[in-house]
Amino acid sequence: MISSRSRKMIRNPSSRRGQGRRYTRQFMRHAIAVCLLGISLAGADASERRPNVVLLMADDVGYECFGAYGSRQYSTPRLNRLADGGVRFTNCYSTPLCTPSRVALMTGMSNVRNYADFGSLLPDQYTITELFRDAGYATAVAGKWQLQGGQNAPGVPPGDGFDTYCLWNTGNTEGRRYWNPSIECDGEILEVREDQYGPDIFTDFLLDFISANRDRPFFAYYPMALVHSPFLPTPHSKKRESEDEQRNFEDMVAYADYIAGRFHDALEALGLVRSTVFIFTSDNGTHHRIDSSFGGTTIRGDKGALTDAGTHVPLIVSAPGAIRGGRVIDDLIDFADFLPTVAEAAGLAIPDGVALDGISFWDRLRGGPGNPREWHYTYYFPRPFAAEFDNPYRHPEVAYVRDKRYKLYADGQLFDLRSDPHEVSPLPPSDSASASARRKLGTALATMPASGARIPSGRSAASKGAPRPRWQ
Ligand SMILES: [Ca+2]
Repeated sequence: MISSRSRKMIRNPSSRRGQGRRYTRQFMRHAIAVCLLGISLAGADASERRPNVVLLMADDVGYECFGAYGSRQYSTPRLNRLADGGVRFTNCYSTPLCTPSRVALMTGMSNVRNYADFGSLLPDQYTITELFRDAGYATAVAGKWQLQGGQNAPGVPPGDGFDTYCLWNTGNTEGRRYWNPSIECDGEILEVREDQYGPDIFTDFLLDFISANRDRPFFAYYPMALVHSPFLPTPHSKKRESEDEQRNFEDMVAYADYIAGRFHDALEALGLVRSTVFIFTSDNGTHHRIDSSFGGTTIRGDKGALTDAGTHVPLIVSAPGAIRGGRVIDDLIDFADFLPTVAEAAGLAIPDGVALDGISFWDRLRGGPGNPREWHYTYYFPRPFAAEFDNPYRHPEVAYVRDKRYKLYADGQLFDLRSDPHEVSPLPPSDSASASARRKLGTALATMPASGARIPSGRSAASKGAPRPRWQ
């Protein structure tokens, strides 16, 4: 069973239930029933064409680092403008770490059902890539992959399912991500110069893809390399030799903003702004060496932890042909929600037999009543085969359910996030003010599996010599 947020490990493999629902790619290709739902982008230039989707996901940066959310420390003018003309969500929560968030985004499912190991996405999962590919979209991915297979589990090859890819962190490209980067594009390792900057290469690649596919619907997925450590100067940094991590990090956030602006400019030049759904988010909170002034206080990044500072991320959606801008929505948003949301935006049906945890928020974007979440669930066990769990990136198995105010862990600890955002003092079970929240969240928690999916060790050659799982 899922134990607690403590460092204690409790494991009972026989208690598994409700584990991953697996579907082969072959089955999905035959079973997929793509249908238009009659949703077209509103506006004078609306046409029969389905909308494009551009999804940017920054790496390791919380909501506190963006002007649109109130930061005055960071310079993010382009994202501010996109938020002004679009919709800004104030309660979007990722998992605390890279791979778990990527798996949830790609599959529309909670990690409790299909998370295998760090660096891995199981090849038999239905993915957002297949959604678009099987609907005839042109598809591309650039940036950071990290889904090719972990120590103990097989994963999908670089860019699998996409028409074209340009990626770092593919197994063949474990070198640098920024200057003089190690990058693989469609099976070829790029030859780069020392003065070439990885984020520029990824951005140019996707903008070329968009331009080449301007006349057909496309899905461009950009899991960005920025703004993860190492914290290095960018091409726009005044001091190109700076070793000031905090300063460099601020420059990196500004550069991620500049990249978002490049996408908007390119779409505008191609006349595609109104026919494109543009999404910007981040895969987890800010690194713990970074401090950010926010709302009269200082937020220290808490990547890898389950706190708000590890999981509260920005979410900005701009789609001027379809949604009215200038709005702020405080709905709870889960990373499993992206797949059904873009599917509905594009008028694509989820194939029969695919059961998602995600809930589309497209109707909410359109101004409708939608189906806002009553609660958000997170399962976190990033390195299940690790030999020890004494740091945030090798963490014990934990699950929680939260609403906008309270968070209930599987071990029964309940926190009032409004008064205790750092989760220092669990509320006593006798606390009457939180009794209804405890009941509501407890009921929600009971709807999820009691334990995560277990991917047996030894499934891949790479697992030889790996430490035995603790639960065996
Ligand atoms: Ca990350």
